[in-house]
Amino acid sequence: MAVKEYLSTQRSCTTCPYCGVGCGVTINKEKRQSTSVISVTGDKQHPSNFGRLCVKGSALGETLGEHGRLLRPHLHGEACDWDTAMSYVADEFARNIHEHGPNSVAFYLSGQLLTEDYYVANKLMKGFIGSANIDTNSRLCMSSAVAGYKRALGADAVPCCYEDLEEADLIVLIGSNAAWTHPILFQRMQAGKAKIVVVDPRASATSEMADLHLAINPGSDAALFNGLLNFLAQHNRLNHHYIQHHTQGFELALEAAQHWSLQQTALSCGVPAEKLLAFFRLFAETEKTLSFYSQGVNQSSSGTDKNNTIINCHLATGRIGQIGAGPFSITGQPNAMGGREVGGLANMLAAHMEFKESDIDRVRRFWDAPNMALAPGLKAVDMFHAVETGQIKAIWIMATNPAVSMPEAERVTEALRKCPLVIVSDCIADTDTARCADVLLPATGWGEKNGTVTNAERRISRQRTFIDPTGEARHDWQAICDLASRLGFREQFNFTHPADIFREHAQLSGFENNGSRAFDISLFSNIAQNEYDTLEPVQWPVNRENPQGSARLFGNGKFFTETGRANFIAVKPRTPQQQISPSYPLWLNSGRIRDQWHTMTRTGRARKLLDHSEIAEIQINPRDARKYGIDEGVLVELHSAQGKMCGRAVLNSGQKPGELFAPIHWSQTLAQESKVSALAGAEVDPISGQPEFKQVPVQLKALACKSFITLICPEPLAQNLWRWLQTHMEENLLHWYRVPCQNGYRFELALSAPLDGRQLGAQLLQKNPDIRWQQIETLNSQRWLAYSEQIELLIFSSNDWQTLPDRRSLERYLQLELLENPAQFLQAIPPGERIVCTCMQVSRPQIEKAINQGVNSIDALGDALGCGTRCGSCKPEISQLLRTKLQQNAQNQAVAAVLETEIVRSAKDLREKFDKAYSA
Ligand SMILES: Nc1nc2c(c(=O)[nH]1)N[C@H]1C(S)=C(S)[C@@H](COP(=O)(O)OP(=O)(O)OC[C@H]3O[C@@H](n4cnc5c(=O)[nH]c(N)nc54)[C@H](O)[C@@H]3O)O[C@H]1N2
Ligand SMILES: Nc1nc2c(c(=O)[nH]1)N[C@H]1C(S)=C(S)[C@@H](COP(=O)(O)OP(=O)(O)OC[C@H]3O[C@@H](n4cnc5c(=O)[nH]c(N)nc54)[C@H](O)[C@@H]3O)O[C@H]1N2
Ligand code: SF4
Ligand SMILES: [Mo]
Repeated sequence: MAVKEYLSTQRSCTTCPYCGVGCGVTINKEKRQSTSVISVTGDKQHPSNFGRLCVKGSALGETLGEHGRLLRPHLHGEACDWDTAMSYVADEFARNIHEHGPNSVAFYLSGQLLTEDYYVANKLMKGFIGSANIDTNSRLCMSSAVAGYKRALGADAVPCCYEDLEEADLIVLIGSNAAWTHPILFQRMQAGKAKIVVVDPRASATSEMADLHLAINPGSDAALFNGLLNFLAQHNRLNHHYIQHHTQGFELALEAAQHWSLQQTALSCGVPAEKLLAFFRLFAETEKTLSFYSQGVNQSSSGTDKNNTIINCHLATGRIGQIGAGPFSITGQPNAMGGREVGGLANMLAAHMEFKESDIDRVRRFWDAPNMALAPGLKAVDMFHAVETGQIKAIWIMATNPAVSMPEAERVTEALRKCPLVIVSDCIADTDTARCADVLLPATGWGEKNGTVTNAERRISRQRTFIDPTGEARHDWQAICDLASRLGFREQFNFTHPADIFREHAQLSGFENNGSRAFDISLFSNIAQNEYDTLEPVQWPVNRENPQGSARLFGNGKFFTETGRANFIAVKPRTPQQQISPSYPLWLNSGRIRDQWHTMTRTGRARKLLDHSEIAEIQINPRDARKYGIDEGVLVELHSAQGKMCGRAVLNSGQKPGELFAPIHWSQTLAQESKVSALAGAEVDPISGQPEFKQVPVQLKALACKSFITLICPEPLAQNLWRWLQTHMEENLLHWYRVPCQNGYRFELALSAPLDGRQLGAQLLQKNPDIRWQQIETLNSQRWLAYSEQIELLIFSSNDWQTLPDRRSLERYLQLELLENPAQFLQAIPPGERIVCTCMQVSRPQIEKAINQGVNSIDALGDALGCGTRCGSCKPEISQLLRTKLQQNAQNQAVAAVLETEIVRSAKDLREKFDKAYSA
């Protein structure tokens, strides 16, 4: 890895490329022997994280390096140079536009691009190609939040900031598992003084640490917040002055909410009326209330309405734009907000402008654009349907993996396979989407890129270069400008540095703005390159009136609607579009796990991030498990009307009966049929176009596995194994997954009939004549070692996967020298242990043992074992273990009764309650 000179001695500051928290990261370069090693730490000065990083951010250093990277452009599977690839792309784009019109081509982009990449792509498509067929994975993520804000506030502008998390007295997390998905913000909430209420159908790491958890029925959020609005009105808790002077449409919204009595709401949400009342009272009484909401609200066919029912309650109480109060939609991706600023979605123009005549004209004049798009383009789901029908003939996919993440993922994959021209820009060589590409373009990755991102609180931060590009990788904005230039628009895309693009973006934000558009960073209209390079994190708007940026918006009660008043929206709650039925009797919910990022192309490279969970785990209530004959740990299969997915059953009483949860992270490159989005349907919100990922009706059954095989092999042999897997898919192979480890891979196979592991090994190694074998039989399993000068293959086979040894520790053997007696490799292997604390490598049995020995708080466990002392992401799980163990250990019924009725805030609090109950 070539490290830039300026880093040779010191540190550099950049931004984490994962979630929307946007943590500042300090890069440290150390010389170890002759090589330089990069380590990352939290940037103490960055106002998002003040030095903290979560487990994913902490492991960023391990995701760097050449391994697995896409190093060169490819055309129809053959490596080629950039010129060859780009002239093919340009010719085909030009031909299609000429023969079939501009709407025959499309860009599908991502909230993980930098603002500068995004800006030029949007400019090229909407101003020069003349189509608005440019959409992004933010459609799957933020589009209902955007639509909700625009309807209510007249602008896509987040009113709140992170400081509010510390200032609030009540935080309501709705459809957010922030403890895992925005970990540093969750830590900031916990450091604050607010009571925490979680609204989520299932128990999560977040609800574990909450004061109150409302486990509502799937998709019933709009009923809940209509009920709240009605309660506020009935109990005289409205801010009449605010409603009268700063809003409109209140009467209709209230009329729609009046049907939602406490009893009716409790019934619809499936929550006891007392619990609901407790929440309503808290909300009514607490002035500094912050609502913090995410995908449990957005990913719904009525997501925009749900957003508005939440915003309604804030408008009705005047709690918006105030310190510690407001409706805070939290962005998921590092630059989802930047994408919104440049108009990266098909239904908006650049710099918060719309497809209305005056805006189109303004942007046309500013860009000097010859072919302005005059109408919105296709939103993601429609875009891929147009690829399927052949209406779109060329699509450029950049920094997203739609073959995994789109609803009806298999249908999307098929559509891409059939599409005449699919261009994929990625930094990783093998992804599900890259497998469908005609042209593959290597993109620079984190550490190589240079530009800006905007986090969830509107804060613009710099991502800075600290290593040279890998292979022939180029910046995404360069690839787009190259296409623009080849299409004849060299002059308007003649950017030589991201600062040039940022400057133009800033100019457009201020162009004929005069306070009419929320997004305004006109203070940077003439920013010099060195000022750009040293730009400090700042929250927009940043203009002459707000030169230091703006923490909060709308504090003055003025909004960006035509009248300047905020809109109440009358909402009639709708249930999910697909409903459970005798064929598909269970609700499938999906989302994120703690240690992985999306389709794992990057986090999957840091081995330790797979310790927490290495296979897609399906969370099932024990009652459902009994009903469907499923034991803990068995492989199961889910079917929906759209598709199929496999995973391992985890029995979890925090999951309500009738509801399952599956992670979104696994793809075909890592595991067979483990893509949860293959199950999701194409039902979308009518306003935002966001798909209904969170409520999918499915059926569940166990896979009839008769035999299990683990194979651990160095990299070259893994290729043979791949080939074997491809040809045996159809036979008795029920499921496989692989774990990338140091120097090789571990494969886990499940089969419908016993398979002789030794025979499989011999087949794989047949080209290697010098192989010697060692074998051990135990009661339930066979173990083989194939070796020559080194270990070539380790095989473990059993008819009961629980008896397989700890495979994680076995991976280390690939790095060891051969022993005098190689059979020793096969003996005395401890059983598998789940790692709870990834940073400090502390396992669940270790923690349980310590609890049994009397260690009784998260802090004390940290002192004893180190768990939870680094990034802190595992604390909710430690708390849960503590609670379960302490509950198990409790003899006293009275104590159990206290636990039933009282809210437990933390393990310490729990202990205190225990002590009180015991002494009573
Ligand atoms: N570790 C990790 N963190 C991430 C990411 C990642 O991949 N990994 N991705 C980032 C991205 S892009 C995003 S968008 C965010 C997403 O962040 P979150 O929205 O917090 O994450 P999810 O796990 O998708 O879903 C949140 C919760 O919604 C709940 N939910 C499901 N249905 C309903 C419902 O009907 N009502 C309510 N109230 N809740 C419901 C789920 O049970 C789940 O616990 O995370 C970001 N952070
Ligand atoms: N069932 C279900 N499906 C979901 C969700 C859900 O909750 N449930 N959530 C949805 C949401 S909120 C989201 S955000 C999506 C996320 O889904 P995707 O966006 O499809 O997932 P990623 O793995 O983040 O894909 C990013 C790709 O870009 C590559 N990449 C990274 N950096 C760069 C770069 O700088 N340039 C280029 N050119 N490539 C780069 C990565 O290697 C990776 O292949 O999934 C959605 N799908
Ligand atoms: S919370 Fe974690 S993933 Fe999100 S930006 Fe911070 S370090 Fe990165
Ligand atoms: Mo997202």
